[in-house]
Amino acid sequence: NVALGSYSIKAVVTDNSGKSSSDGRTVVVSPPQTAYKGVVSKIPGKIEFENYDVCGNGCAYFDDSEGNDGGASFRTDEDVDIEDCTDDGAGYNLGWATAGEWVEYTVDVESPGIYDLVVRAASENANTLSMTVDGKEIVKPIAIPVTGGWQKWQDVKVAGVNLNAGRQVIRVTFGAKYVNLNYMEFKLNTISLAQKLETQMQMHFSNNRINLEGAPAGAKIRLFDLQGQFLGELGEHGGELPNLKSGKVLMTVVNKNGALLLTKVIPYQAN
Ligand SMILES: [Ca+2]
Ligand SMILES: [Ca+2]
Ligand SMILES: [Ca+2]
Ligand SMILES: [Ca+2]
Repeated sequence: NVALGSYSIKAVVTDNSGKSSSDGRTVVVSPPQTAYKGVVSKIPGKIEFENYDVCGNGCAYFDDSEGNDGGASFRTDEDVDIEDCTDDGAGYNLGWATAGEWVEYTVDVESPGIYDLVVRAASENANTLSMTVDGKEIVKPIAIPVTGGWQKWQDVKVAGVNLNAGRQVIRVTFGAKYVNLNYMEFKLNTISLAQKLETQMQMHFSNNRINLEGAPAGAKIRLFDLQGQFLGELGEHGGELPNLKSGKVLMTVVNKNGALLLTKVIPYQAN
């Protein structure tokens, strides 16, 4: 184990006749990558671009200019270029990016699915952002339009961000020179989720029992009659409702965080 920092390593090779050759390398020993201040961003949720991960240049981000070209007194020991932001809510924004630079964010995705994304951007030239997890695109490259000024902020809306559940690192890579970024906000697209659930969720009725397949982990399924009276609650694998009579019932599927995923009228067959 060596202390964190930058090391020069020199290897010298000598042959039998005494001739030697050497080569040198600089090795940077970084801490393991972690979320800024140890706070892992939850998705759905909002992530400030300036709160990129911790472990330095080449690990949590790639920036090709030493130090902060943006002049903000924020994370001044890093190389990402940050300035004071004049958007609502103030704070900071990223800027001075060049093509190929990237920043990474450790996130915790609470619900898998399709997300709508808002990128809060300001730019005097068009740019493109790509977004990947483990090298795989989670959405098609995002076009950032000209907003008319480096502090003229605009919501750039993006649909179809595909995220799996759990802890992961999102990398944002700049396609061209210069774009200012304030924050990004991920919202679960519940319509696409409901469509997916409708096709993947299967119900089987037997002996007053409803068996469920394909419901999300931790989901609660609540049944109501068509007058809105509560009839009973099932877990993700179903459950028993001995007093339920045959007929149409209203089913709601709520995920483990309480978000309503699906509402559907189903025919129930008691047996
Ligand atoms: Ca990394
Ligand atoms: Ca820099
Ligand atoms: Ca830069
Ligand atoms: Ca910000």
